[in-house]
Amino acid sequence: MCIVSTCLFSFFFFKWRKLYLRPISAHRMIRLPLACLLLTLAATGYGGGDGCVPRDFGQGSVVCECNSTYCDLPGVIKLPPAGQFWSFTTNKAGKRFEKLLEQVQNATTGAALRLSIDSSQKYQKIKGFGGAMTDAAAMNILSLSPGAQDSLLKQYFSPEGAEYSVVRVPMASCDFSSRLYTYADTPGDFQLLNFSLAPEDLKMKIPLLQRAQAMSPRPLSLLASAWSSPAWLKTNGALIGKGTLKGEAGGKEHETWANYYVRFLDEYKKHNLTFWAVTTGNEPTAGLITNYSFQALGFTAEMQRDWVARDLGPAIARSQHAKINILILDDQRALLPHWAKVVLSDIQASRYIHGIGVHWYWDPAIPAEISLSTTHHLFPGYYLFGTEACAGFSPGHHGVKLGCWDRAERYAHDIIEDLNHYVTGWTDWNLVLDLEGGPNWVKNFVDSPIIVNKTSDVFYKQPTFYILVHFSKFLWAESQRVGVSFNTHSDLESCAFIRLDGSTVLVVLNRSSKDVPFEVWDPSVGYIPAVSPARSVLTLVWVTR
Ligand SMILES: *[C@@H]1O[C@H](CO)[C@@H](O)[C@H](O)[C@H]1NC(C)=O
Ligand SMILES: *[C@@H]1O[C@H](CO)[C@@H](O)[C@H](O)[C@H]1NC(C)=O
Ligand SMILES: *[C@@H]1O[C@H](CO)[C@@H](O)[C@H](O)[C@H]1NC(C)=O
Ligand SMILES: *[C@@H]1O[C@H](CO)[C@@H](O)[C@H](O)[C@H]1NC(C)=O
Ligand SMILES: *[C@@H]1O[C@H](CO)[C@@H](O)[C@H](O)[C@H]1NC(C)=O
Ligand SMILES: *[C@@H]1O[C@H](CO)[C@@H](O)[C@H](O)[C@H]1NC(C)=O
Ligand SMILES: CC(=O)N[C@H]1CO[C@H](CO)[C@@H](O)[C@@H]1O
Repeated sequence: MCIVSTCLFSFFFFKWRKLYLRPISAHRMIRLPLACLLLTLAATGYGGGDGCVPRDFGQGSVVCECNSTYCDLPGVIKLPPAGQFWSFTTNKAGKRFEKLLEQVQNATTGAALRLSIDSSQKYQKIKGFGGAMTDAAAMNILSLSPGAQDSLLKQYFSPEGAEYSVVRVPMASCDFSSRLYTYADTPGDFQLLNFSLAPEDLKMKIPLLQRAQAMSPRPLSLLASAWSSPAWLKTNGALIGKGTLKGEAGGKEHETWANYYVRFLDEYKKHNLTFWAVTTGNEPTAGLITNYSFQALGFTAEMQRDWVARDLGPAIARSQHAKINILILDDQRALLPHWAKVVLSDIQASRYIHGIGVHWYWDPAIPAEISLSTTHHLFPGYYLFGTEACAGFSPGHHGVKLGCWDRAERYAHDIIEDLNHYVTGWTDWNLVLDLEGGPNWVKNFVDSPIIVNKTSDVFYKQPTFYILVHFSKFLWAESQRVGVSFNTHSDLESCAFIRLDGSTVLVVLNRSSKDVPFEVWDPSVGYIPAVSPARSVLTLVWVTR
């Protein structure tokens, strides 16, 4: 075991130097003891060369283990030279974002399967990808040593990492908190005189968001969602269970709840954190369910429409945050197009609204064509945006599965499906959870792309982490989806985008156990030879102009 870990270290240190310090000659490469390399590969079953320190927990694939001094990074990606393309592969067999530079061909490769890029077919533009800085995520990050915290934040936010551009920030507590609170728990405080951010904001989330922003190459797009209003504004007098705002739109409870949003934005702004968007509230339909087990505030579509028209819209418009985007729904996409029809058909409400937030939990229940595309075609002026998704939420399959490949495929499938149906971005749920899938005060444990083991000061990057990198690292804001067509039937799932810098990005998912050779035909560059390996996600990048 000792030999193996020494080998592992020398192997990965070597790879790290190769990727990040300077080019290494073939001569120096030979000096890496071959026996050691072979032993490492044999011991771990690891076939990649990207610097992942693999660990197999028997869930189908591996996690990459990181600590305060070592973590593999996706790296800074420079555009390929003209006539060449990058390919990046992550697969069940253990490749993690493995990178290759190859030649574009002038003539067909003869592959039976051809994907043609049609850049004259233009669709939606991307906003971004990211995850949520919940109380649980913040607690988990801060449970690590300072070095490991930095290493973890770099994974998501630095130019060498996933380059996340969106962070969802819960307004006060949700199930992924260790206690129940809002920012205005003094009963009858309609003037919000006692409004104050919580220690969770001031000591954990805000400092972490500032560190994330400082390492991010671009301004982060922060998105705020509230789970429940203060209990004293609600019909049930509690943060959990079935309850709505007391009174009606335009009344003092509704107005106070809108002013609470403005106060939240004011307070975060004092810490240099300005928001791109707010949602009208997390999962409004949860608060319509009897005995709902955690924080929720019920709205029907009609109630949400009237609250936006009479309270939230006007309060934001008169505030210093008038430019902020307002996203409705923030709930299951299966509620579309009904929810959008009710809210956006209203001339008073619709003028304050910019987009529609969707969650993934019931995605298999309703075809994307019906929920997403229909909504887009009915209301093309309002963008669709994924505000929450996570693995490990189904009854019987709750919590963390270290190295689970099926969950990685589900992420890739859902992201591609959303993107092919007008969705402009995808926000993962908790950025980081612990080994149990929490903390969560109601024990609603789920999975996350990064799991910390605080006893050993390490964190594990799940396959889902790399899946997100395949999208987030390339699909920057304003990238525009273009057409892709197949010359023959194929079950490969794919989507293509043209970025502002003139490069084309194609992502391909193969959920079968066969390698699938194919070629890409892009009339502006030529033929790109490729193989979609069994159980893999592949991202191809080339420069079009
Ligand atoms: C971190 O991980 C690397 C690679 O596995 C290992 O060589 C190193 O000893 C670890 N550092 C600590 C502080 O555990
Ligand atoms: C393709 O054609 C161009 C121009 O004719 C030539 O410069 C290039 O080398 C060719 N590339 C390959 C891979 O054959
Ligand atoms: C509310 O704030 C006022 C001062 O603004 C303070 O005197 C009072 O104690 C606070 N009440 C509670 C319950 O925190
Ligand atoms: C906010 O940013 C400005 C300029 O970047 C800086 O001078 C100021 O100290 C920051 N304030 C806080 C509270 O971080
Ligand atoms: C809700 O909870 C109450 C109190 O625990 C219980 O009496 C009631 O049966 C529950 N209702 C439903 C629909 O589960
Ligand atoms: C977490 O770390 C502890 C202490 O090193 C170790 O005993 C335990 O096996 C680790 N758990 C996992 C799931 O890796
Ligand atoms: C489901 C899926 O995407 N798997 C496919 C991988 O590629 C081959 C060839 O297109 C298909 O046969 C699989 O079904």
